[in-house]
Formats: sequence, C-alpha cells, structure tokens
Amino acid sequence: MRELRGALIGCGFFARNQMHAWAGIPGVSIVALCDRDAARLDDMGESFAVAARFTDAAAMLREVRPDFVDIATTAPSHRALVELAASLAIPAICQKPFAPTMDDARAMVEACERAGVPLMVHENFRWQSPIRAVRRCLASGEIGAPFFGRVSFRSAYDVYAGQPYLAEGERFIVEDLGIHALDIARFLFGDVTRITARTRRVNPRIRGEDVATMLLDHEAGFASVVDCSYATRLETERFPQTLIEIDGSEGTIRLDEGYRLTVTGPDGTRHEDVSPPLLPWASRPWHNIQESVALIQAHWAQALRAGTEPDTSGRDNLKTLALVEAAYLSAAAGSSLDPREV
Ligand code: NAD
Ligand code: 89Y
Repeated sequence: MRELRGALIGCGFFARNQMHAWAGIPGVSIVALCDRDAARLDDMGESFAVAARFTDAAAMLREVRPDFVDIATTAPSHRALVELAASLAIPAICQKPFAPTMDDARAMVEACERAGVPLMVHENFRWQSPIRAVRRCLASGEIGAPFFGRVSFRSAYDVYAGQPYLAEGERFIVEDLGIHALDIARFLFGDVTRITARTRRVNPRIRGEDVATMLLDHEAGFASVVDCSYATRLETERFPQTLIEIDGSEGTIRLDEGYRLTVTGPDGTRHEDVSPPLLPWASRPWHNIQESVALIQAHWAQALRAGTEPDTSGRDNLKTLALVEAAYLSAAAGSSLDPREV
C-alpha cells in the first residue's frame, strides 16, 4: 500500500475532526500544517504532533510537496487554494461549500482537470452510516419504485457558538447545511431538473436565513422535499440528524429520530437501529458527522491510490452547488428554476 503524505490548510473548528480521522487511516499521515493564524496553527501542531508548520500555504506546498492537500478553510479562500494546488500538481480535498459562486467552482474544477489533478469536495453527509443504510435499502428494491422523498434537518442547536461566522453571512442555512441535505437528495433520488425554494429568517440575531423549504423535481420522474431549519425547538434536540422519508410502490422507508430505520415492504415491517458508532476521538452529538469524516477521508485515500474519481469529486459537486445557487435565486424571485441553467 502506497504511503500518502498529506498537508492540511486551515486549523480551525472543524479541521480537528479531519486530523483525528487522518490519524485513524492506515498508510496516511499529515506531515505539515498551515494556518495564517499562528496560535491556531501551533495549537493544532501540538495536539497532533506535527512539527512542520506554515502560515503561508504556497510556501508549505512548495517546500513539502505532499501527496495531497486537505483544504479545511471557509469558502472565500477555496478558489485560490485549489488553484494553487493545481498549479503544483497536488491532489486536493476542499471543504464545503465548494465556492462562493458557480463561476469560482467551475474555474476550480477546470484548473484541476487541466492539471490532471484529482479534486474531491469534503461533502461528507452522504457518507453518514444511517444515510448509507437508507440508500442500501432503497437500492435493494424492497420498497419498489420511489414516488416521494423527504430529506429533513430541523434543529435549534447553537451552531453559532462554534462557528460564529454562520451568524454573520448574508447567506446561511442553504449554503451551510441545506447543501448537505440537497446532496443527500441527489445521492438518494438522483439529479434534479427543477427546484422551488422558500426561505426566511426567524432568529433576529443572525443575518442570513435560518429556515428553507425546497421542492425538487428529479430526473427519475418524482419529486422530493428538502427542508431545513435552525429555528426549530423540539422536545428532543436532534442535531445533527437528517431524517428521511421515502414512499415507494411496494412500501416505505423511514429514518426517524434516534437513528431508527423502519422499512415496510410487501412482507411487513422491520426495525433497525442504524446509530453511527462513537469513534474513540468522537463526542456526542457530533459523532454522526465525525464518523462520516473518517469514511469520506478513507474513500479519498482509496481513490487516490487506485486512480479513480472520488464520489463527491469537484465535477460532481458542481451539481450540488448549483442547487444551492438555484435555491437562493428561486427564493429571491418567488419562482422555480432549472438548476442546470445557473
Ligand atoms: P474556522 O474559521 O474555524 O477555521 C478556518 C481556518 O482557516 C481559520 O483558522 C483561518 O485562519 C484559516 N484560514 C483561512 N484562510 C486561510 C488561508 N488562505 N491560509 C491559511 N489559513 C487560512 O472554520 P471552520 O468552522 O473550521 O469551517 C471550515 C470549513 O469547514 C467551512 O467551509 C465549513 O462550512 C466547513 N464545515 C464542514 C462541516 C462538515 O460536516 N463537512 C462541518 C463544519 C464546518
Ligand atoms: O457547518 C455545518 C456543517 O457542515 O455541518 C453542520 C454545521 O457544522 C453547522 O450547520
């Protein structure tokens, strides 16, 4: 097995999960770190015993020449960093949201394709084991042909405490969280021909929208609803669970609160606990997301070694990002539109 030497850019809130996950993947080591904030850089370097530390990404990549770079910064820096990696022929992982605009995202995909460099977006929610259990069940044909889907994420969890920038942007929930739910809808039900979205802000202390309700028409010929909210106070806080409903010609699938999977088919109903494992470094309630980080990163290592395209490649993610963009356009105009036209 080829040893892979990685470098990470962005030592902030979420990157810690990525570092823990790399440490658990055989044959992969993170050999250098970069953050323009020296205190954050040192903190991460000390936690994971990485001595090679840089405050400048270009200097790090030129000096270290890693086998890949893991870009864990927020969206405004993504294009410059991905293009930097492409210019040095270094395969890159880029956190979601892939880019602030479709033009940036397309330019990033083109830069990597021109350089012959693999590019994966860290779109990890579809790697959550409960979501994969739903997909396996759907693919088995047990519930027949789907005619309705719902992907739902409703919570009042204080995400602003760990990620204060989420309260400050003009855009919030569709770009930050809805992006994952939209990607799950693509993963389960296929690509989308039309989207209708309505958004609103409930929490007066934030700038962007914290509620979105979206209707998707899928190429497969049926519709799904994707709804998300960070203004939904429930008896039991569900963060960060995505709930799923699928109705098919022969039965139904439900992924309910507490990771309870219920499948009703021609032969009756079965229940399964599809709770994600609590990895040694993980903590509740984030363990669901944390496991998906470990799984997507293992997938990247495997794809890089095999020379295959990762599932959530930059090119694939253009379709998820187009849904985000189309959702904002739809909500602003009160209309519906074809995401392939944005
Ligand atoms: P953060 O602000 O805590 O950390 C980002 C770090 O990147 C900061 O320390 C900053 O100094 C550094 N940085 C920015 N530009 C840089 C540059 N050009 N060179 C070097 N360092 C630079 O952000 P975060 O909360 O960790 O989020 C990072 C990304 O992860 C966001 O895009 C967010 O949406 C995403 N995220 C993903 C998930 C998921 O499940 N996939 C969960 C949470 C956050
Ligand atoms: O940034 C978001 C993400 O990607 O998953 C959950 C989150 O941390 C807050 O909405």
